[in-house]
Amino acid sequence: MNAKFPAKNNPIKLYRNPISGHCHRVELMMALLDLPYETIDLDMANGAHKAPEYLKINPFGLVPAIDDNGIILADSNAILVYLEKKYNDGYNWYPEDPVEAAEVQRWLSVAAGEIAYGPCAVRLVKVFGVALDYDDAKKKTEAFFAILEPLLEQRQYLAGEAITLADVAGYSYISHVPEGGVSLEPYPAIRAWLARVEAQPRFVGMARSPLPQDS
Ligand SMILES: N[C@@H](CCC(=O)N[C@@H](CS)C(=O)NCC(=O)O)C(=O)O
Repeated sequence: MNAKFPAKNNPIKLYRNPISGHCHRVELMMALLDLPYETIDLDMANGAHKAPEYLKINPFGLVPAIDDNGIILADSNAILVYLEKKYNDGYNWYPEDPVEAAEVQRWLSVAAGEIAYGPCAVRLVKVFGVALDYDDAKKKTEAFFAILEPLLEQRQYLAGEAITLADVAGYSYISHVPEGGVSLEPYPAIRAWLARVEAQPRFVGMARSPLPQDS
């Protein structure tokens, strides 16, 4: 095991909601890197993420955040970069090559953009009852999948032929999009990519939420 890894009795703390895709992408990265971690589920229905103790951890009042033995970080994609830089297991999750690194970064931006406004947003409406424009989010999801499907017919992973941080950032909300009322049935290349991510050693999934009745 990598000598820099936190000791098993000093695991990285992940502050999360167990059915948040933003939180799941962090957990997935820690699992893939075989890091010791513990999850701390915030009672978000009762505002635990806006309580003064948590705002000291993330002043934005959002999950996820981590506490890695005193190093406190928030924002899922920032945490992915930190974990990879600090605990790289010898595999190139975030390549050094400028073009390859830019391609991965592009997908981290897509995770915070197209994925947040599409697959994440439909699920926010259907699973969490958030008052967003569902039809708009569904249109954005389908427009995004219309780009993603042919791309994944051409390559194995989002940023090329090898798994990277791009796939870790993209996986959670896309795999759970049926919970937002969007079927993955018409997208065989996307489903094959999800299966490739799920086949990784130490892959860990996110708890499934019920499918909406009207989808
Ligand atoms: N840019 C942030 C977004 C995180 C985010 O939106 N978290 C949601 C849960 S999925 C949250 O904490 N929502 C609570 C709120 O909006 O008050 C990240 O990538 O970590």
